[in-house]
Amino acid sequence: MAEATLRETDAEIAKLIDDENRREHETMRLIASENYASAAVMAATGSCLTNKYSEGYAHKRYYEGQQVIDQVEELAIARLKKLFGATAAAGGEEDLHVNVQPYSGSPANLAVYMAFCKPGDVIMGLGLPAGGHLTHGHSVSITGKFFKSVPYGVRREDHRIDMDEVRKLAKEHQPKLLWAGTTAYPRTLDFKAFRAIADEVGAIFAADIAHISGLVVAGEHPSPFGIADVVTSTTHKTFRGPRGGMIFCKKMHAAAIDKAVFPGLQGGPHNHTTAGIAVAAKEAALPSFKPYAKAIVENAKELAQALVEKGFAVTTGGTDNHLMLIDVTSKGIAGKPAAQALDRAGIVANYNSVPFDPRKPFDPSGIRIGTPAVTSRGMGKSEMRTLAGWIDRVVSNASNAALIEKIAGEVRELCSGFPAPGIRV
Ligand code: DSN
Repeated sequence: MAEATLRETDAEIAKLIDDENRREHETMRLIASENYASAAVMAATGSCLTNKYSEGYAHKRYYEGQQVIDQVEELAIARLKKLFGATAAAGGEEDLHVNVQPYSGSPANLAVYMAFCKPGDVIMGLGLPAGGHLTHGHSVSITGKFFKSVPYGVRREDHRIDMDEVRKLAKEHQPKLLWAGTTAYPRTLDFKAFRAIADEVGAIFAADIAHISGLVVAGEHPSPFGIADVVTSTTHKTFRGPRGGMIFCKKMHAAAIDKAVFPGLQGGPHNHTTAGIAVAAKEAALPSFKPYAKAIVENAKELAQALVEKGFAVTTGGTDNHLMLIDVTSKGIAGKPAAQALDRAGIVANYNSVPFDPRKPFDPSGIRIGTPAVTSRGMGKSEMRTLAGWIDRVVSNASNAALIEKIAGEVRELCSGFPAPGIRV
């Protein structure tokens, strides 16, 4: 007898998944850290590989029955080495070790601390209010509680990372670990300058490329490979894989990183995710991936320019990557109500602090907008111009329910012409 389907077993969850498929189809996904994983990636993550425990690494496991899992993990590693090794300034694939077991970006970053630092050591990263990540030493994160965090920021005049300040702080505080990585920073990172500073003070240099790993693969952002000691990333943002994490390091650090991930921080790896990462790596090696990544950046530049023309205060005046940060207070509204009104119109972004924000993080001045997901749907510059018009009308008329409903209809109509990868309605 055929096994019961999800719909037969659990109609409520099946319906909620239908609802989410519809929501994802009918709305513009502008959250800079989100994307659409392909049907192939989702098939791998929804497979029987979820059933298997595999503590350890290929051919050195603590459970038997790894005939298939070892091959899955080795394939994912080989594909990632080739893909990212090809972007390296020096060393290439030969000097690259890859760990695909971190459950996501935060555990990947914790493994870096575990591999190289002891509690109380000084670490440096871009402060959260300036566009950094929680795990780069923010005070509420374990990384700000267990380590002495000395955050660097952006310049008040142009909101760009001030490498002179990074150098000055590094010389004064002698960090053990120096992070270059961002979650809300619209400009490129100068990995070579970070490397030089790390060398001056004898720090480990870690690049967190979670947001930009797809851009790095495609040459749309400078690569930290061959420059940083260790590179971490999530796998689901511009890289367009499943929710997961990965760590790359020079071979001399392989044992420290592997031990930190398992048994230091985690138990069994999520093998279904590893398979999804392998599929995403294969997709990112296709000829179509480079034009996709190029279009992400072109769309972001076009959208930022269109918003500037409509009088929005776009941080740094534009973008070099996939995202932009907009201070909406000049339009007479704060970030949170602006993001909520946009959501009602089917334009999904997140509210976000802007540099030197006088408002609190839960009610900040800005919104963050990214183009990876809409670019995955095949939208281009003309749709970005349309989008800028909608954003302007919604943000300027956030309490006009009739107008917002009308725009939501227009958004739905546009989206119906651009099916999202992996979404079934
Ligand atoms: N939550 C991710 C983001 O939105 O940027 C970072 O972890």
